[in-house]
Amino acid sequence: MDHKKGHYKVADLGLASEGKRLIAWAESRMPVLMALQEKYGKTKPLKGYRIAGCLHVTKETAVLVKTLVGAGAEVSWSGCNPLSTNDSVAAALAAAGVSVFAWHGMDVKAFYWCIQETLRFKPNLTLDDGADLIFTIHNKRKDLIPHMIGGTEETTTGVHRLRAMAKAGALKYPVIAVNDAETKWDFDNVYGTGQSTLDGILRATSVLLSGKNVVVAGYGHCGKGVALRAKGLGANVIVTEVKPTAALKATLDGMRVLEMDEAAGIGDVFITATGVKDIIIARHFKMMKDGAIVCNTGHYDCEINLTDLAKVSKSVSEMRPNNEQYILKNGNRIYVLAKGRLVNLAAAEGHPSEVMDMSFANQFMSQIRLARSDERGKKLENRVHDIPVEQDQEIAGLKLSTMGLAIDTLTPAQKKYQDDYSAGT
Ligand code: 9W4
Repeated sequence: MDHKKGHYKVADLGLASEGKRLIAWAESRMPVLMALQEKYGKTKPLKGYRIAGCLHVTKETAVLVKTLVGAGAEVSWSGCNPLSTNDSVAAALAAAGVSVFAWHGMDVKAFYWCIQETLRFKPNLTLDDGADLIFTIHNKRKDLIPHMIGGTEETTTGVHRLRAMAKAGALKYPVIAVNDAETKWDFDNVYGTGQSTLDGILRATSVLLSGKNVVVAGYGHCGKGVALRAKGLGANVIVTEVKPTAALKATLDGMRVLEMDEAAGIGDVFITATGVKDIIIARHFKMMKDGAIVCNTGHYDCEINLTDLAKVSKSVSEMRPNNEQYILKNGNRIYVLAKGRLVNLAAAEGHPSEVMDMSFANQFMSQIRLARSDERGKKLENRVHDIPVEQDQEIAGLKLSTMGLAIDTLTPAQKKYQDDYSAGT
């Protein structure tokens, strides 16, 4: 079957009007992307370029897709996780004439079928979250490689794998590491994860956090975001760490630092944000207070050892959506949220649109950079490229101005003073 415009497979096209409303809501919260849409909708720098995208089909992603299309690109899209597609959004995209292949709850076979479908129109640019498109092209569609201008990658894991691929000489087209932009990872991790994690906990429990002992395992960017927000809601925040500098930062930020063995008996709510397995295990569950709530916001779902919990429990039952009650053999009740998976995604809506605004502005600008490299006949080298420092500042500056905030500018004399090494102190 040849590719034709608007070829798609979604769950139910009837959901399109709901999807349109969701997208309109996101648009009203994504001023940077909207400003870029306005600007590049006139000049159409992506005209003649074909972009295959593989990224969570959410209301925010739809705003990115519309921005790419508005700038002249032809686009074909699939989701990058079988559980992350919003069926209404997928329907709205399909109804708007976008080639989209995504539905919620698809199996692994369908997942790869969708990716293959997006490659039918022979893209020359890719936009990835997890690098599945790039891997598929390198392994199954080598015929496309000679036409590829480049790709962009959204996540830490994707960038990590692509760097390994480049090191081995196996990366056959250039990729821009969107993840490494400061306006992406810092804001995603601290403010996005911080708020959405508490949002997930509140949706799944509706507990009062004020006055509670909230234990945050890990004080990396995500843990810090979560700890700050929990503190803001009036919780007594306890942090557990293995890294001395991180523990020291937590202490100086006003958090109480304890070992998990001690925190286990004190906490009312436990949130793991470490990226390491077995943070909460059998002996901790046994020490916990009756009614303790346990959840995870780290990337992998092995931070809370649920096999251990089942072993020390006599029964499990669902209390409310994303909230399971375990009754321990000692009679205590422990509540596990979202089965120990990422609570901010499973029980809430992930990062707020305002945060995705900057991540996706980086994606958009990086696609433009690739298209320009092609126009100028200066294709980037086949390796992983950083986001230029100026792009970060430009996006942060745009965000500030859309928030109505102005900042100072150094005068030439101040700049000279700053760079002057002869003046001494
Ligand atoms: N979503 C996701 C993944 C797994 C998952 C079983 C029912 C990541 C980033 C963005 O991974 C994402 N498992 C679920 S729901 C669910 C959702 N289950 C497990 O029980 C529920 C994902 C990026 N992003 C935002 O954060 C906000 N807008 C975005 O585009 C989206 C989704």
